[in-house]
Amino acid sequence: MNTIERSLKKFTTRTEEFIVNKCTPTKINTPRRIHFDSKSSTSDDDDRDNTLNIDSKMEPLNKQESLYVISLSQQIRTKFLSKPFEFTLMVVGQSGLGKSTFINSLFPNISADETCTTESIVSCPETTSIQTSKYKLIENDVSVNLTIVDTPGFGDYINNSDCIDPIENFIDEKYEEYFIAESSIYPRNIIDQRVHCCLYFISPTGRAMKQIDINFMEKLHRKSPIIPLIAKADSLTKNDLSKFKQKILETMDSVGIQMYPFPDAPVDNSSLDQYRDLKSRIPFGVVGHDSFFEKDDQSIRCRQYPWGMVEIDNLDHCDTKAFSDLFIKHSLVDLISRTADFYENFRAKKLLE
Ligand SMILES: Nc1nc2c(ncn2[C@@H]2O[C@H](COP(=O)(O)OP(=O)(O)OP(=O)(O)O)[C@@H](O)[C@H]2O)c(=O)[nH]1
Ligand SMILES: [Mg+2]
Repeated sequence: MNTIERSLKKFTTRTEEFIVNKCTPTKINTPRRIHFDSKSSTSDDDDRDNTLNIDSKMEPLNKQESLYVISLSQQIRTKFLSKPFEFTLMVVGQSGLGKSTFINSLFPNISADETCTTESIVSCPETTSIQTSKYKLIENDVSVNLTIVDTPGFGDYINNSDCIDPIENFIDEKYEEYFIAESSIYPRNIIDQRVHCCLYFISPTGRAMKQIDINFMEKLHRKSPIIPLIAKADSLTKNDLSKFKQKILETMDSVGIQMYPFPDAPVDNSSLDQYRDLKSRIPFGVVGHDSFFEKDDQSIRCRQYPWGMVEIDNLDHCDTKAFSDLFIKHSLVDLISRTADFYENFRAKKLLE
């Protein structure tokens, strides 16, 4: 059997299983099997009775001929890549946790705040309003229109409960805009500006999660896929960080906050063990870089202290690289489709209003 015959056999077997499992009382018709070359069939001879030509008048395909369905994958790829991907990333958390700095580390060639520098010493002024910046990322034939939504930090007031409102409203407004565009005469030209992921920065207390973080995440996880990040992880020892991670997972579980579940397996051919190793670091303890140093002709991104430095791409120092690999290499498309699920809830409510 050649490869195509083998795949078809597998497909037919699965179809049979499906029919058997899903439809019970009715008479099961023998699944029709495309017959390639009757003379060449050897191991299939036993079940020849079950084998029907798709159309008895049709000439059987020669073994060497291709069905060309294989080209579908290329066609799908070309069609998908003909338009840029739209991706909107929002950063949320208390003030001064390094949100703006971290964005510069995640996408090294862009700056969350136009006044931040990305070349050498990174220093971001306080974010005082919701700032939206747009970037075009192009690599080979893939292009992404990236929108970064940098939000002002909260937690500086005695009552911070209202601080979440502008952030929630922003997410809803984007759903609303999408809803209106979708109901228009030409819905195919919609530019998707919905928030596809919300990075929530948790204060590195090392003890229990702050109530404000719990309250805010409880609200946000219903609106958009959220990924909690432990900010300024360099301020915690290895031991404290690992206990804090455990504590965060327990708290989120007990209050029912659902974070974005990263895909179970890598989408490329990276090793499953390595992928699982990266995932085992959730919730990621991240560090944003503020400078570079030269090592073996390479520029290493780091934070410098009087006692030494934290290399942000070194997995022994922090989880920044683990997060950026999982996020950018494996999750962007999945996040877009998860956002569609959140949007469906919004849309259903809207239609019932
Ligand atoms: N120790 C440590 N300090 C950091 C880290 N990232 C940023 N900082 C410092 O924290 C301060 C605040 O950084 P920003 O990136 O402006 O923080 P932010 O969360 O955007 O602040 P707001 O916009 O005010 O909410 C700056 O002095 C940064 O240098 C980090 O990973 N570790
Ligand atoms: Mg900021």
